[in-house]
Amino acid sequence: FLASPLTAAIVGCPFSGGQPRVGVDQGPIHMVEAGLVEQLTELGWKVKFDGHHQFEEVNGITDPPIGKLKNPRLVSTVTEAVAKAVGGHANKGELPVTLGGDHSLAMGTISGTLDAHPDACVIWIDAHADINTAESTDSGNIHGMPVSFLLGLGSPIPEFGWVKPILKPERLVYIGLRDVDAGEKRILKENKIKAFSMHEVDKYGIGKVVEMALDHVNPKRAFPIHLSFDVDALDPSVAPSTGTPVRGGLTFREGHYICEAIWETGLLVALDLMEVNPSLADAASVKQTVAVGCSLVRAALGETLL
Ligand code: 6HN
Ligand code: MN
Ligand code: MN
Ligand code: MN
Repeated sequence: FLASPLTAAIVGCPFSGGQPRVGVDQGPIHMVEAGLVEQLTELGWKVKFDGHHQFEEVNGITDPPIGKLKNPRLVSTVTEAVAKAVGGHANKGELPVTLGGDHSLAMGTISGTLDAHPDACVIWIDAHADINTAESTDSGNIHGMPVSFLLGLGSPIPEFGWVKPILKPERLVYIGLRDVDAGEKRILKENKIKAFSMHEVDKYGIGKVVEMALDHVNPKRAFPIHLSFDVDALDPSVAPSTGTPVRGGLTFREGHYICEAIWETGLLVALDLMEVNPSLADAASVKQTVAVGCSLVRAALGETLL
């Protein structure tokens, strides 16, 4: 699915409007400053990066809540721009690497991927399911909702009219869940969406879990893969600088194993690395989280130890 020479397009998204904590917009800036572009070049990729998105589209927007949804027009406008950027790269056979920023951005990244690769499946690595609807959300934070928009669940919101419900429930699988809201559990059941929580990771081991996840979502290993990685899937001891940490997460190796195993399929067409927030926790924790973010991206783009 990728053109040669292998080209990664870094889509830096300094955006925090899908959740209330400032600082997550600095995540992509820190990852690029830590040398991600050079690191991927070193791995043999041609890397395109022409600066972080400025999202001028949102200038002047007034954005009162719609129902419980916070910053709806802001999120919709930004994610639409991201969809165009990611779709543009994907349609050229480049591999978009979107750096967040909060996870509402995935509404855009996955829309862009599916525009170029309509039969792509989504592997969502997260402590959370991010599948609340406008009705089920308690927080009103849209980073807890992108998946429901992509699936077309919940009542349509005119302000999000650009989002096509093009993701099918059987093309989606989760790994790492451990903080799923009651309403989300109902939605997962009703739509028969496969999820491997930390319980399954403990029970079967990460190798088996990734294999089962791929068997579910990509049984013939024929569909392109979009990997959306929320850094809070990792244990807070591994990735402390993130807005909604939940204890009992993936180890450093489990997180990297997932990325390596997806790369090994040869089917990866898009990657998100989300929710790195360099304003949370002390300087050493920030440095560690940013470094882990970069190293997950390298693992997903084929870095091998030997
Ligand atoms: N994330 N389920 C909670 C909510 O507010 O809907 C948490 C969402 C977290 C989202 O980490 O990307
Ligand atoms: Mn999360
Ligand atoms: Mn919760
Ligand atoms: Mn998330």
